[in-house]
Parts: sequence; C-alpha cells; structure tokens
Amino acid sequence: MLKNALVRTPSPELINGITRGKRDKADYQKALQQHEQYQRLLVEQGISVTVLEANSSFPDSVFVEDVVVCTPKCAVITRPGVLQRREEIKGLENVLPPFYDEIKKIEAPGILEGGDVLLAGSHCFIGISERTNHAGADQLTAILQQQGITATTVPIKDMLHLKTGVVYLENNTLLVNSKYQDHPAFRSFNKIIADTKEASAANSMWINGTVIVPAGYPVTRSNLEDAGYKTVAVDISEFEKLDGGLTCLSIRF
Ligand code: CIR
Repeated sequence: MLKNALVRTPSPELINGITRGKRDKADYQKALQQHEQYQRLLVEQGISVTVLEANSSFPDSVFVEDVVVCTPKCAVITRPGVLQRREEIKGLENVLPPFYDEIKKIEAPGILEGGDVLLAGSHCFIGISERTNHAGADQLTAILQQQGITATTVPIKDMLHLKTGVVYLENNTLLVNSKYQDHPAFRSFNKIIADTKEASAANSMWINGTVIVPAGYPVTRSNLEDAGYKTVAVDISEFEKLDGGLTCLSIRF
C-alpha cells in the first residue's frame, strides 16, 4: 500500500519549462487547477499528500518525481541530467527526514532522474536516457542491492524517460507504450498496451488498486478496465505541454 506522496505546487514560471517539441505554452491558471485536482485524486486513494511550496527559480520543479527516488529503506536525491534542473534538489534534504531516516545522493559523474526508475516488485529497471547515465544507474543499483532489489538498465532512445512509456501496475503487470510491447527486458511480465495513438497514456499511475489515467485516452482506459482495473481520469493537459506525465507530478511511497 502506498501511504504518502510529495508534490510541488507549480510556479508561474512553469510556462517556461523545458519541452522537446514545439507545443503551445501551458496556461498557468489551468495548470494550478489541474494540479489541485491531481492532489484530490491522490487523497481519494487514501494517500497523505505533502505539498511543497512553488519554486519559481526552477520552472520544471513541479515534476518532483525526477529529483527523488524512494526505495523501501532510503530516499535517494538524484542528480538531474539537464543543467537547468540540476539545482532543483536544493532543500530536499530538509523535506525528506520526516519520512526517511536514511537519505542518499547520486554523485557526479552520475546523472539520474526519477522518471527513468521503474521499480517492479523486487526488480528495478533503470532507463539510460538523455537524463540518466550508466554512472548514475550504477550508484542506484548499488543502493538497491543492499536492500535485496536487483536492477538492470534499459537504453531509451525515443522517449524522455523510461516511465514515459512503461509503468508498473503491480501483480507482475506492466502498462506499456505499444513500441515496448515486445521489448525483451519486459518479457516475463503480463502487459496491457497503451494504444498506438495514445502513447502518453502509458504514463498512468497505479495507486492502491486504482489506475489513475491521463484524460483524453479512451482506448487505453478501456484496455485497463477490460483487464479488471478500476480507473479514474484526470486532465493534465498543461503538464503534457511540458513533456510531463502523471507520475512525474508526485513522489509516491
Ligand atoms: C523536463 O523536461 O524535465 C520536464 N519538462 C518534464 C519532466 C517530466 N518528468 C518525468 O517524466 N518524470
């Protein structure tokens, strides 16, 4: 059972966040409302939500998943792979102690972002992407090994992070972007496919038996419901304009 989530209120600077493609600018007021609705849904799933204050020095700081990896025994403050986000970790060492006795850090030359970390039971897949390198993955692997969790790396080419296209829905089941459905790394899992035209829906979020899906992807939602999952949708259009998905907006543990 997940008990806690950390989220960070979006700052007005959000509209200047990083995007890989050309997209419309996010609407800040709409983003604030969507973020509040996201928080409400977490609370409705029994999660205690801690809201960190907006940080206008870092437009992308609402995407908290990337800066902390929560493992069963310790929290790991990451070293973001993109320079604009590198200092976003400042102050996190003061936020985590109520939840974790032990806090570790990814150190140079390692880079690692939480979006690349897919914990699936007692195994962790770590995406090697523009944001996460082998040095970062090796450091996280060593931390996880001490807890009996194995880890392997998965090279990522066409996505921002590993979890952009693959998430764990518990019970040995993954929700995968159709491009990843035959990927050898995930051979031993049951798979639910995010529709080819709905690639963003792969970044859905299992919370205590319910799958929270981004609004606007009906085929993937019915694939999940056909597989027996209860689903609930939330509109995150303004965060999608910044390449953000559902999981990036919280750290869950
Ligand atoms: C970035 O490029 O870093 C942000 N605009 C989006 C981060 C999305 N994070 C995630 O998928 N975990």
